[in-house]
Amino acid sequence: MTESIDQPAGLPVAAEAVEAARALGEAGAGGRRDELVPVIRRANELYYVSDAPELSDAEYDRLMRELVAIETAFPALVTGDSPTQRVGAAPTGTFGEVVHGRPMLSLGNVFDEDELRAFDQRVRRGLGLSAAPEAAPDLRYVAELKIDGLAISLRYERGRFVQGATRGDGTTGEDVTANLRTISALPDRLPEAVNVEVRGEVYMPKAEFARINAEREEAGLPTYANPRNSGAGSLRQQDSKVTAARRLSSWSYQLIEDGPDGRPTVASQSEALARLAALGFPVNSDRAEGQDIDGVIAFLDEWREKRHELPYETDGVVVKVDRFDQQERLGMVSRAPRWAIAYKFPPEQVETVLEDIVPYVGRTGTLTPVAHMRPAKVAGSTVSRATLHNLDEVRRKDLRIGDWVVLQKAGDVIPEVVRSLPERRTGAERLFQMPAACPVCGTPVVRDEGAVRVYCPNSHCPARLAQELAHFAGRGGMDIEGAGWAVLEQLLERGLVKTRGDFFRLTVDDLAGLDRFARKSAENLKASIEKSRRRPLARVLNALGIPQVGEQTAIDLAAWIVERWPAEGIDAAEWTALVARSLPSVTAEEFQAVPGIGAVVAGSIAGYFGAPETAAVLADLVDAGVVAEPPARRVAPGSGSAGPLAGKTVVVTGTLAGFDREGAEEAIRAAGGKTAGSVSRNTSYVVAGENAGSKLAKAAELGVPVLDEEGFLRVLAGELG
Ligand code: 3BA
Repeated sequence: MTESIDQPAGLPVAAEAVEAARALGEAGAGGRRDELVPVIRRANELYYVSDAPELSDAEYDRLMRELVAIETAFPALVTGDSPTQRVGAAPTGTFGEVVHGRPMLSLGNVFDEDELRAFDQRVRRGLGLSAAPEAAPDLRYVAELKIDGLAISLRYERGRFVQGATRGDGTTGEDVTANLRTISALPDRLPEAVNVEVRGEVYMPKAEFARINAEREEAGLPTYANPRNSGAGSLRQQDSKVTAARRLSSWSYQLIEDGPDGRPTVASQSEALARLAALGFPVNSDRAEGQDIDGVIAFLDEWREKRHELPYETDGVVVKVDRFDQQERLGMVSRAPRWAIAYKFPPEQVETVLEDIVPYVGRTGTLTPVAHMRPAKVAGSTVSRATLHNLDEVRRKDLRIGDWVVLQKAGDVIPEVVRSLPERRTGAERLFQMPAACPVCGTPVVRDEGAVRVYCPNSHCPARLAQELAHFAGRGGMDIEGAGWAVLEQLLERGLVKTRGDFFRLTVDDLAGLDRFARKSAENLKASIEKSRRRPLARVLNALGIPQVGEQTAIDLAAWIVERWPAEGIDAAEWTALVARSLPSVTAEEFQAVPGIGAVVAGSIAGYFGAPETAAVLADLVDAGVVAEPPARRVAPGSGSAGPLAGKTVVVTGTLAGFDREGAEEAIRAAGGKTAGSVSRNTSYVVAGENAGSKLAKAAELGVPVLDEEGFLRVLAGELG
C-alpha cells in the first residue's frame, strides 16, 4: 500500500473528479476501481501487445483519469499492480529484451487549448516564473508534430549502429535491431565516431498502410486499424525481410550524448534537434522553436488541417520546454516529464447521408457491401465511398440505406463509417440485404455455413477476373509499372488481356492502340512489362492471389519450395516450370509442415494448387515466359556462407545516403557477398549512389544489373536477387 501517490502519466486530476470519487465512499470507489482496472488493463494489452486497440485515446484517457481520481481520493485503494503504476505492458517474449539505459518516459495528454494553457501555468509555477501571459521571456517551448508511430531507441557505438529497441514498457523493450536496419531513413554509420543513443518514432507512411491493408483484405487476412498498428506489426516481424518489404520510415527527436568532458553535448531540445540532423538522423523540419504558449497554439492551429496533407499520420503536437536546465528543475511525475505534454487533435468526424449500400465483387468472389455516401469533406479530402466489410458489420452498426451516418478516416486514410444516427431517421430508411445472385454475372451466391462471407462461386465471373488481374499486375505482385486500373480496363474491354500470361504477350502495337497512348508510352509500358517478367518466387506466389496467403506466407512458402526443389544448376525458367508442374500434387499435410503455415492456410493453399483452373493458370504463366526467381536457400545461422548475396560479387560506386564506402562493403560481406573495385563480366551487381561515374557506363556496356540504394537495401534484405 502507498500513502501518497504521484499522478501517473502527467495526467492532471481535476479537483472535481477527486471530489466525485470521494462522494462514492471508499466501498463504492473500490467497486468502480474493480470495474475500471480490467478495462484499462485490456486496453494496455491490446495497445502494446497485440497492436489492435479497441478504445480511442480519449476514452482510454478518461478511464485512466477516473482511476487516478479514485486513487487520489482513497490512497488505500492503490495496489502495486494498478495500471496507474506502470506505463505499458510487458514484451511478448518473441524478441530479445533490451533494458533501456535510461527509462523511456511517457507523455501526458491534453485535449484542448485550456488544458494546454494549464500545462504552461504548471511549468511556470514549477520554475518559479510569473503566471502573467507575457512575463516569462526565459521560458521557450519547442513544438514538434506528434508522429503516430512507435517509439524506438537506437544505440550507436563509435559511430556505428549497434542496437535498436522498442520502447516496450519504458524500462525494457524488444530488440528489433535487424528490423530497424532495414529502415533506409536511419543511418547505419554516423559521420563521427561517437557513442550516442537516439530516440524517435518509426512510422508507416499512409500510402504504404493503404496498400498493405488492401492486400490483406484481398487475401482474407485481418486488416490493421491504422498505420501505427501496421507499423508496429511490421517492426515486430520475426523475419526482417517482411519488415524490409514494408516501407517504414522514421523521425528522430531525442539525443542522449555525453561529450569527452562527460557533459551533455547540447543544452536544449532545439540544439539536440540540430545536432541530430547534423549526425544524419531524419529530423522533422515541420516544427516551431523559441515559442511562448501563444506561439505553440498558433503552431497547433496551423497544422490542424494541414497535417492531412502529410504523407504520414500525426495525431497531435508535442510541446517541450526547450532548455535542459529547466527540464531538470521541473523533473517528472511517475514516468511522465513535467516539462513536456502531448496535445492531441480531436479525431475528425463528419455526418453525411448513406445514400446506398452496394455489393462489390472482389478478387476471390467475396461480396463486400460498400457505402455510397453524399460526398463529405473529412480529414483533408472528399469522401463518398467506404467499405463496410461484410453483412455482420452492417447489422452491428445498424446501418440502413438513407441513414445519417458518422464518417471518419481510419489512420487518416481509409474512410470508415463509424455508426448510424438513429435519432435522425424519418422512417424512409431501408435495410440492406445481400443479393441472392452475383450482381455482375448473375450466378447464385454461396454463403459458407456459419461464416460471414458471401461469395460468387463462378471463377470466370468478369468482376473476379478483373480484380485478379489488377492484383497480379499490382505492386504486391508482378509490379508492372503503368498497368493501373485505367489501362487494365481498356485491355480487358479490347480483349487484349484475358489471362495473366496475356500481359507478357502484349506487343508495342497492341499497346499503341489504346486511348491516349502515344508510341512512347506504349514502349514504356512494354519495357516495364518486360522488367516484371522475372520476379522473386515469393512475389509471384503473392501475385497469384492464393486465398489466405499474404506477404509473409508467400515468403515462407518460397523458402520451403526451394528446399524441396533445389534450384542449383538449373536455369531459373526451367526451375519455374518444374515448380509449376510439381505444386499441384503437394498435399495439405505437406504444406502444414512448412514453418509458419498452419492447418487452415495449408488447406487453402493445397485447395488452390489442386484445382484444375490453377494448373491452367500456372501453365499459362510458364508459356508466357514468366520466370520465378528462386530465393537464396536459408542456411543454418552461423554457418558463414549464407546470405542473400552468397556467391555474388558487388561493385559500389558513387555516394550512398545511408552507408559510407566501408559500411556498404561490410554490409555486402555480411550478406555473404564479395566486393570488387572494378566492373567486369563477373560482377553480379553495381550499386550506384549519387554522382556515380564511369563504372555505371561499364555496367551498361556489359549488361551488369545496376541497383540504386533502395534496390541495394532490398537485395541485402533478401527481397530481390
Ligand atoms: N516527442 C513522441 N516522448 C516525444 C522525450 C519525451 C518524448 C515521446 C515523444 C519523453 C512523437 C513517449 C515515448 C518516448 C522517447 C520516450 C515526439 C513524439 N518526446 N515528437 C519528451 O512525435 N510521437 N513519446 N520516446 N522517449
